[in-house]
Amino acid sequence: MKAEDAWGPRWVNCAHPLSHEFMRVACEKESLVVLAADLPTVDGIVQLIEDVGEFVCALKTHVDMVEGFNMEDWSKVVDAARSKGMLLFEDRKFADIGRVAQTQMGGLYDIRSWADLVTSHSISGPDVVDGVAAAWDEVERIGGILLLAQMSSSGNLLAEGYTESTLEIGNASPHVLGYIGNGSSVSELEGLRSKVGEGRMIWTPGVNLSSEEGVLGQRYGHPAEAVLAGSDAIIVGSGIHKSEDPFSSAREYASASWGALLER
Ligand code: S5P
Repeated sequence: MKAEDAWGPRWVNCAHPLSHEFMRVACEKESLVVLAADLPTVDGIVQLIEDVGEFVCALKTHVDMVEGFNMEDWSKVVDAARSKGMLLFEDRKFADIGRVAQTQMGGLYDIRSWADLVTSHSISGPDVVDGVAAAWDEVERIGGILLLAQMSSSGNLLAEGYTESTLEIGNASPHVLGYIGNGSSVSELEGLRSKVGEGRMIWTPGVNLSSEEGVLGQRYGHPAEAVLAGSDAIIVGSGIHKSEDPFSSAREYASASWGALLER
């Protein structure tokens, strides 16, 4: 299916080139799945990519979760993800002043050299976005930022006014590809979508096909409902990597999310 037909106004109105890259991959794989590969070893992540990569559009990592990290090993993850046609998305949740975020994009993990996308909080103000973007400039790479406008964890402090201020920061920057929204709440997501409009993406964690309460305050909603409420990508961790059959689970998340996009 042609991307503009599947995505409609989102394809036309999103300006960031990586949003189009994501939408194109989604159409190729018929899936809106972003895999949260929350595993502690490179071998485990590479195996997971091999197992479910055909259903996954972007690989979301927490690079500081990996035991005994070194860049040489990490390149196996990067190569595996690229060979399966995935975007690389480091969920770093930057939250410091601009200058520090810029340096944190380098350092041990050298996120700027391999990540296409990163998350950032907006708590420190707009300069964090410029700091992250400056780091990609240094290595002459294009990257996109997803700002946390909502969270899925219960009791989080991202109240409505905070969400609105976050959108002001994001809408003012060409580097902000979109927002993290709360996939566990249809009403919160619908509210977020109406404020965001068509020009930015909303990606949602807090989705699971089984509605059991997640551990440690994580909340879950149904992936199809999240997409119908305005989510453009479902971020799935446990639902896939904790499954007894990750391949079949990933396929189910892909078809639930893709079906909902076409319905939308
Ligand atoms: O509000 C949020 C934002 C994020 S990025 N809630 C989240 O759960 N996340 C991330 O999504 C979290 O860091 C984890 O990697 C993933 C959800 O994992 P799951 O196992 O609950 O599906």
